[in-house]
Amino acid sequence: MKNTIVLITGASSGIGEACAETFAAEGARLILWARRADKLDTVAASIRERFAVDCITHVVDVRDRDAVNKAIAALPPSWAPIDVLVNNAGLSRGLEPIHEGVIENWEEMIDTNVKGLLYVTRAVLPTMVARKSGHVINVASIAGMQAYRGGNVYGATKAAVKMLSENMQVDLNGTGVRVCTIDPGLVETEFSVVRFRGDTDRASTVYQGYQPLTAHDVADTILYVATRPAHVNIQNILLTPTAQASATVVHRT
Ligand code: 8X3
Repeated sequence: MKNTIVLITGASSGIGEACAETFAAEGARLILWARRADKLDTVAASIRERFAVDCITHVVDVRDRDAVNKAIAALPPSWAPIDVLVNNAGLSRGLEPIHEGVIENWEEMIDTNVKGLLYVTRAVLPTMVARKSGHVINVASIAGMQAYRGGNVYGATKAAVKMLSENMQVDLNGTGVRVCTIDPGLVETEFSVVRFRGDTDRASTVYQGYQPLTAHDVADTILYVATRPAHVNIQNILLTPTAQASATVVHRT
């Protein structure tokens, strides 16, 4: 990973922040994107101090196509050849059954998880294809493979990410660019606090009675994917806590 250029979206917390630390520890050069400038600055400052790697930040909401394109176009030449894109920015909102769903929540999830991921990918891929090298790692979810009550639109956005990854794989075949989907199960991050709009009590119950994955567990897996030899393409990894058998079967004590 030394001097490899890695762009991570949603880098100010959770899996994105853990990826930033994990790749920095391997000597990568980081381009970190997030919406929250203060959190992003804190993450970047901490990374520069602890790992002494080059790290640049952009305050970008991936839903904003112009901002995405401008941030990529403005990269200095030495940062333009992105080697690894970690499409991590994403969120869930709400757990209502479909007939009580909140349309604004649906729009936010679709705009971020699907359209935002597409905007970033579309902006980055041409340079990878031109260089016949690059790696796109899309963070999807077990929710995109298996239904659970209230998962509806969130699950559908992650199923879209999964099928988009498979189609990218096909379109990019022969270019040397690799694509992988990571499907985490239950990971304790801000995920549920965001889903429940700040209700930390409700969010914490999601992770009670068993040992959930940490963001670093997922980041380690992403690093493993990114560090295989160029002829090896891991297309998909589903990882869950040992206590989680499926989206709905979790052994709690
Ligand atoms: C996160 C996993 O099961 O909470 O995407 O939806 S789950």
